[in-house]
Amino acid sequence: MTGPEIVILTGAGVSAESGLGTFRDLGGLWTKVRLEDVATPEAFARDPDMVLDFYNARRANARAAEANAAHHALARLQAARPGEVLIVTQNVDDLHERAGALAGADPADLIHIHGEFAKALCAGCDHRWPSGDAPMTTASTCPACGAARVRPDVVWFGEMPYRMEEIYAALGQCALFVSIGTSGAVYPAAGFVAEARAAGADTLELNLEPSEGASYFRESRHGKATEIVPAWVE
Ligand code: BJW
Repeated sequence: MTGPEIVILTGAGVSAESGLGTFRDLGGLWTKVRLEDVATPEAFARDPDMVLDFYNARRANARAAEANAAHHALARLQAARPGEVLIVTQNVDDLHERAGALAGADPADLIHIHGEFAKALCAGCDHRWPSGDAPMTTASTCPACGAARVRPDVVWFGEMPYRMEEIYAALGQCALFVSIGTSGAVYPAAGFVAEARAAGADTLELNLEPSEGASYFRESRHGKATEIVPAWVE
């Protein structure tokens, strides 16, 4: 089977220097808001207005943000080696796409495992569509079934992350697995390094500090993503 030679897992640390907050750092989102109140299907069922407000604000921030040197370096790597460098991002922003479009990377080489702000999802019939710029409200309706159960197309705790079969297939045959800007606290993504290593891949971590899974990596480099990612790519 042929597949990507390099699989790159990215997390909130890659977008931190674009001004988008991380989750678990000091001052991170989950130190300000209880994740049980905003990032579970139960929270949405209990208080959809609060959950939609939380995501509308973050979606607006993400729209105003710009890709940074780390996104651009990864996009250049992908553009130079089409089909060989798969980015699996946990981020729901579109900064990899925007950098990729500038560099000429193939959008097929990017997977959003935790969904994306750019799409809306109907909690009634599972239909997905481009979310556009307007805030989502409890009065927004699904274009397919008409139900007023519109939510952001993001993966909450207890939900199944996207495209897992493709990702495990890629992890099982890649030569190199690189993890960038992620704390390694959330599964199944936190288990990808063990999966790739068991299949014989070399493993590299690029993060501000050693992550929870640091001991699984053969090599770790620490620093800001905008510095250590371009240095690794170039
Ligand atoms: C920088 C930097 C700079 C900063 N430069 N670096 C017990 C054991 C095992 C699992 C479970 C368990 N109990 C429950 C579970 C499952 C649960 C889970 O993992 N819970 C843990 C808390 C234990 N997982 C799930 O429920 C998932 N689904 C699932 O498991 O389904 C079943 C299944 C099993 C097996 C196979 C397949 C399926 C779903 C998880 C959904 C996560 N959703 C969120 C929200 C998305 C929408 C939104 O954005 O609001 O995803 S939570 C949040 O965490 C978000 C992120 O993608 C995710 C990961 O965070 P990330 O990116 O790592 O950010 P941080 O802040 O944690 O780390 C940033 C890092 O960057 C830090 O290390 C910094 O140092 C660094 N940094 N500045 C470089 N400038």
